[in-house]
Amino acid sequence: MVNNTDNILKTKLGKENYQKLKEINNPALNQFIAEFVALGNPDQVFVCNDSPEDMAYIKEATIRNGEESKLAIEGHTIHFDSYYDQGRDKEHTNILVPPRVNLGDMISTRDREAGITEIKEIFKNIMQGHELYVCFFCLGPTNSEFSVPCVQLTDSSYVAHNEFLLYRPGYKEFIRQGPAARFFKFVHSQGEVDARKVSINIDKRRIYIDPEDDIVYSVNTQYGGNSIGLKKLAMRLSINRCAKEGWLTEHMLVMGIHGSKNRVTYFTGAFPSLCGKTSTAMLDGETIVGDDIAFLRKKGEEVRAVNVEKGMFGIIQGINSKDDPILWKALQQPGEVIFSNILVTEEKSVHWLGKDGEVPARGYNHSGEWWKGKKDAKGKEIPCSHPNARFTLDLNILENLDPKLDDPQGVVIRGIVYGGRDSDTWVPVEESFDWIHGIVTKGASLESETTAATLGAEGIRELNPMSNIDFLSIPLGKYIEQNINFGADLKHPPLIFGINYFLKDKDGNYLNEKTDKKVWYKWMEQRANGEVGFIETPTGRIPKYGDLKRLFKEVLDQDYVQKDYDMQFMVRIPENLAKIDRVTNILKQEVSDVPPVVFKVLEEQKQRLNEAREK
Ligand code: SPV
Ligand code: MN
Repeated sequence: MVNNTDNILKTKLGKENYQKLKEINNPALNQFIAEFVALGNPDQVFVCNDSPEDMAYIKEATIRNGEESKLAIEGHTIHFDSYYDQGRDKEHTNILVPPRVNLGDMISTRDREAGITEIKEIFKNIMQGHELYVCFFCLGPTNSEFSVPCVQLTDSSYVAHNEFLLYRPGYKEFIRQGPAARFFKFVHSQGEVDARKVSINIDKRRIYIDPEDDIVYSVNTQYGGNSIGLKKLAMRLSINRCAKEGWLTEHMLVMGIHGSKNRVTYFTGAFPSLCGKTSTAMLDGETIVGDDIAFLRKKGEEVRAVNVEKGMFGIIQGINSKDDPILWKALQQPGEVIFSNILVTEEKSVHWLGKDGEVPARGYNHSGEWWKGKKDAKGKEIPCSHPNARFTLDLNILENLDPKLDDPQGVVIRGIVYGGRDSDTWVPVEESFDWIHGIVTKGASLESETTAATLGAEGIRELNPMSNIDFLSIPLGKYIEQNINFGADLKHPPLIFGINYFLKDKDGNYLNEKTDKKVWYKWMEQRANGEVGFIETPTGRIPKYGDLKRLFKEVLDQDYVQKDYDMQFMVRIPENLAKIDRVTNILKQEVSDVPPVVFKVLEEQKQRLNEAREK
């Protein structure tokens, strides 16, 4: 086997690339690469050792291959995915499970052997005519207890380029960890592409995650959430690893909230896609550690977190100069930014839904040539950009980057926030009574209306515990239990808050301005530091009017009136009771192994609400 591995690598890689690989002492790595080089049969293999020259080679390839093209602003490029490949493909994303393993109805699985057989059939010779890129990355900071080395094989230079921006380089980490490295493996092919360089065999789009072998397969797709293996695909592998080792991988931002006397208090926050996670991480006056995925570990009495990534694959819809000044600037100035699925004009400038200024009359977008009023095959009007169109950038180009991004120790977390798209139930901000109450009634009970980030209908209310339901690789009941256990033995666990940016009145008008969230975060920071009190309600602890009045003045220079407070913070008893019933029913009927304490805590909340109703 070793000989065969070595023969394949020597012949297919050529001397220089073979030598780069040999710097890493890890036979399992060689075997993995050899297997997929033999199977995919690329014309050439390029091993990236993270040197500036190697990275430049791949970045130039994105232009040479036609996967990206240059825009008017220096460093900016545009990439298009197929019109039918614009979001995460939940239907064809499956966890591979051996016989007798049951992950429950909430997680889509496929028989492991059958899945591997099918995917290997699809992969056979799929890279013929293409170059394969072998890249090394590290999830979490390097040289840290959090570090997870990863190897990515892809025939898409665009995928590699995205990963350069999103992840820390990992070649040296592989050398450092040597044969002991417990690394994750990713193999991706965009498959056959057309003249526009978009994947054409969408019906054979498959994303299979094999936790047994720490490997992810992704094929016939280019959309980042399906193809950038390290993102949500790696997340499933690490959730599986966490379950065995007692730490957490969460769909969470990490940010520093700036309090009085230069105090910085770090929070994490979980929100489903398109529910304000990035804009929260980018709140002006605060600092960003990460906007999407966090690892959390306990260190003594503290909870510490790192950003798994170092870049942003953000939704561009709605970004404008007023609401997002820092991102706006980063997207207007020279620097490395990959845009995807937005409108490009003849002058190579760009436009997207919700950008400042007029929508150009014509241009080129994810549908090809585009003009105002253009309709797709189903007669649906095509907007200038897709609602899930994205940009990728390295956080290092942002003015509000927190200095602790790469701290191998992570940051100490004092608060955890859960929020979804909820028009009628939760108040804008509320602290839970304690850790378990928070995990159960805020995290595990998180519901959200579906958005364009996944393929399928929008606006349907779904239970999305910890906003992580799409990414679980262990049964939901176990995952909830793991979250409960994580903080249960700490004397002072982080405070847990529920937050709601989407509350509406009876006529469907939003009850809050986008900027109000600045105040909620300052309030939570002061709660975490014992500087403000609260009012106890049946569902948790809400701010006192006087504290918010003061904060609205300090933070936004606005007069916050009692009437608005009453409207926003009244406890919606029937809605909360209905929610508890919905959540309880799903957890009872569709999920096994839910810890009994979950039902106990929900029942107690119900009783408190019923008592309040009687009063
Ligand atoms: C999200 O949709 O939550 C993202 C992008 O962060 S994706 O990679 O598709 O998950
Ligand atoms: Mn996300």
